[in-house]
Amino acid sequence: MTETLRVAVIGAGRMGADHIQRLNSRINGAEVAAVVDVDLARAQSTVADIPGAVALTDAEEALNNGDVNAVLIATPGFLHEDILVKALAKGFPILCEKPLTPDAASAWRVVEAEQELGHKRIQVGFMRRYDTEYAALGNVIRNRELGELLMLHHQHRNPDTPPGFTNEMLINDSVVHEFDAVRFFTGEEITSVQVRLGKASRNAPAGQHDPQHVLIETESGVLADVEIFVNARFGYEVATQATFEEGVVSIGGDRGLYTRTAGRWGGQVTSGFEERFVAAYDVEIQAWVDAARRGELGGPSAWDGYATAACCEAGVEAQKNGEKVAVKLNAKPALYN
Ligand code: ISE
Repeated sequence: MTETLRVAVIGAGRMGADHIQRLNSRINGAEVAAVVDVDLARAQSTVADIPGAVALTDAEEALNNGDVNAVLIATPGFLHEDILVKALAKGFPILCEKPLTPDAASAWRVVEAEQELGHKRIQVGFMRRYDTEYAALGNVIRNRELGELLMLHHQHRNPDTPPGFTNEMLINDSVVHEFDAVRFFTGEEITSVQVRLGKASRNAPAGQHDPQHVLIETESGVLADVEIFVNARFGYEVATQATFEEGVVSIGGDRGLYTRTAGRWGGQVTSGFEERFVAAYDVEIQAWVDAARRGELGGPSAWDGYATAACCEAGVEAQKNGEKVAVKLNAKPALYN
């Protein structure tokens, strides 16, 4: 094992603050060295209890700080490309929250920049791959324990959305996880995406049609459907049912205590993704740190970020025209094989 990772966290919003806390309290072999946010007061408040960490407003200043040797990017997606390219130039290990970038062309530029470097430095924050049930289902599929996988049925429900969450973000910010999950489960690329807009909830803010039904097809013809419902009110739920030749496997159901009292039975629904995927995020970040300290890079790659960006682009077009839209991908560079 080499030196401790001294991480610059870029973006101290909801996800950034969660990762800062995680790095500071639960992850071994890494420390927060700098926090960057356009809102200096917000950056300062997140480093208040972290000795030796500086609060800044400029990502480049953080990258040039001699005390920094790794980067975790948690800004909105449209800011990722610039920071990624600069962090790659430094040769730092990078954990970039999803999406890699908001569109396929910019994601491809990042892939090209990494290729020029000649080795992988970017891990994309698709944390579901680190969830124990996702990993277990992945093994059932790869080992063909129940024969061939035929279909996947996904439910992705959020209690509500922050202001400014556009109709496109149902695809780019939320269904991007299912694009990655389908690719992870099947080991195949996605060939087409179709989106159907049915009856809308009156709880959806202006400009959002919610829920939506997304139909995904892979190279071998596996069909995956997604109910994306981002104003579901009751809580946060992410679940998948996989249909095989010889059986059905469900993951992501309710967890925790099942209680009967006062004439009622039940448990608690998780309130948000930080809570639902806390263990997955911990494992994901620890795996990134451990690999980086060995001089390696594992997990979802820039190629996965690019391929899912291409799926999102097809998904947003499909939202508009209701057609089955083909996913266009460049040839996969050898670096990612
Ligand atoms: C959010 O950005 C996430 O990544 C969550 O995992 C997802 O459930 C949510 O829909 C997104 O907005």
